[in-house]
Amino acid sequence: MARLKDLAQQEDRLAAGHGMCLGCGIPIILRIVLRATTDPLVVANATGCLEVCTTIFPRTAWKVNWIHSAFENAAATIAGVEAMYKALKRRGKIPADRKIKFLAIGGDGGTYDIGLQSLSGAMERGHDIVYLCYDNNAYANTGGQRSSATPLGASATTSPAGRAIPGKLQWRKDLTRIMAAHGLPYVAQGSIHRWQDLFKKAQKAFAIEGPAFLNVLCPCPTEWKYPESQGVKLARLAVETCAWPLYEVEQGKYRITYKPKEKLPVTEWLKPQGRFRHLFKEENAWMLEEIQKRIDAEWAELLRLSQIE
Ligand SMILES: Cc1ncc(C[n+]2csc(CCOP(=O)(O)OP(=O)(O)O)c2C)c(N)n1
Repeated sequence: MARLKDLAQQEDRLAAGHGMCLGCGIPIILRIVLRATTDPLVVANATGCLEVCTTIFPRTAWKVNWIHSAFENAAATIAGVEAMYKALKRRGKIPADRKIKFLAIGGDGGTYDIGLQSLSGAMERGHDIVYLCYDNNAYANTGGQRSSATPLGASATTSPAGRAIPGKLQWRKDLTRIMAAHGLPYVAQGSIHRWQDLFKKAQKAFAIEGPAFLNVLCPCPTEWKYPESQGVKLARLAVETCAWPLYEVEQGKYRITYKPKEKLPVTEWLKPQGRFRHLFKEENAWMLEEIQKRIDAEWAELLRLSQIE
């Protein structure tokens, strides 16, 4: 088991001094995931908060080879680099025993929506890459527009809660299951508050030969509208309410990696977030019911897939 003391000795591959918001989940995710391999690393980063905040000209917070990719094709970019690495190895230009790892990173807008085609293609072609999605449930960098990862009922700038609508009207896309349906060697869902679980998943993703996909819930104080100190607690509540279950799919086999002792009502996760405030008005009670029902059904389905009664 990884020990925090040992990991703390490892050099940060993303330096301090980036410009991310106070309380943002992204640097926490990266501190955990980037420690999961000590091999040389090439990163392709889709446009979004992470890219914007870590590479403000003329500085960079990255201590690894890093490529800024367009919003829609980080997966294709890293797939191309990995293909070149293999070709150079075949020609003997890179020594056969030299290992390099390839990682693409995108937000939910760049992953669930705009980069989905390139992601699906790169994964289907079987490149030896890891794709990491930090899912903050919104297009955060450009002002908090809704994405297909935004939960039902959340107020976003393009689904504002008011007289016309009670927030976003659609259920979130389940991208982790979509990636699992690609039949990848490794797919997992993680959270910042269970760092050992996330670290282990990232280790597996880097170690496995072939494509791996990691989806990590990323609290965002700016768009979720909560006090900055509450991010890790909100990540925990998302998992304890089963709004964001922790599981992995290894060679097609589902496994829940954390089962709440007592599944909490989803309102525990929703209530502290300003983007769901309107749901607690009497006229929107039906929406809370609908959210709870659907979460219960999805959790039951996950238990079935993992063969847990
Ligand atoms: C094709 C294209 N459309 C729109 C944009 C503008 N744009 C840049 S970043 C961004 C939002 C990114 O959202 P997400 O991927 O969720 O990452 P986050 O900002 O939340 O980190 C948008 C819309 C762009 N750069 N390229």
